[in-house]
Amino acid sequence: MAAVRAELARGLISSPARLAPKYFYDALGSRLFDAITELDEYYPTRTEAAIFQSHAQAIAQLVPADAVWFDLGAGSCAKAASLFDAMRPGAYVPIDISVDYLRGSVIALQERHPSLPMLGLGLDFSSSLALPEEVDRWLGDHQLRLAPRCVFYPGSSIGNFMPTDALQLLSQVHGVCAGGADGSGLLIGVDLVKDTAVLEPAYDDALGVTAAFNRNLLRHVNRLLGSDFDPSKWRHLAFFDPHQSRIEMHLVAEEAQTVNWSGGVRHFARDERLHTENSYKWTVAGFEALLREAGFRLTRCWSDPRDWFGVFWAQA
Ligand code: AVJ
Repeated sequence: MAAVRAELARGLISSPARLAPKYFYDALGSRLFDAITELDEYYPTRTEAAIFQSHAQAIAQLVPADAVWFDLGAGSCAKAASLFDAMRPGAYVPIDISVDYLRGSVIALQERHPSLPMLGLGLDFSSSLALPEEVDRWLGDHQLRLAPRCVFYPGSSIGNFMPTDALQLLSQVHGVCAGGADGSGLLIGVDLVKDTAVLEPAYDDALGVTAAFNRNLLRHVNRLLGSDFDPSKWRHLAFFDPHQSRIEMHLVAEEAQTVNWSGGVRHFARDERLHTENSYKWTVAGFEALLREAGFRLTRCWSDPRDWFGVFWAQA
């Protein structure tokens, strides 16, 4: 797509060069991310799952039953599906940038939940969450226009957004929730600030899976843009910046090199960086303030015994 190529080229010719983290997730990148979630060092996925497990009853008391669930970045739909028994959704609307992958997930899930209405949407909500008109029509067809809504955004994907962009996205999410019945809200997982000695290995693991995940971005960009990145000439760099409260991931040029694509070229000096990801870490108080600024009136947070990860319910 021309817009994708334009966005990629714009980032590459910027100084410092940057690529958006949403491009990590081609077929191999999604598998590498799944592998990351199994690493000892990468605590967020299993910590969040444990919070949902231990607090399922308390969460289910706030999330209205029969709500229409909007699952942002649904992928395999596995996280939402694991909550269906406890949360009793009335309909399921998974949204993901990768339509092809989502289609397969929805078909498989529909077989296990034949009477739950489902509508899969291929949508890149990273710059704006505008639901297509199709959604309103579909909700109407199923008598769900006035049903309560639950926007589900697990996994601390919100961490990829700078605070100002996170506020904008959460304000749009608030708009989606406010379109439903009273009691509608957002159920979101957020990684919390903690010791650098815990944070950094989570993004620079001993097996080098995260390094492969980071470098794989170049293979994906080569296919999308027709560029000629040589992944073997780039090394993985990840560190926590406590002032901005974020993990930064970069690729560092091992030697001077020129990258070409149709209509563009970028020279990289040796040791020059290509910024590939920010992963912001929030405090409970900081994230609750953000939710209120986005328009949510009531917030609740559940966390693990070490306070490493937070699951927030924010009522519109
Ligand atoms: C999917 C954005 C939550 O920031 O922890 C994992 C992505 N990057 N290891 C994160 C990621 C490197 C992940 N999120």
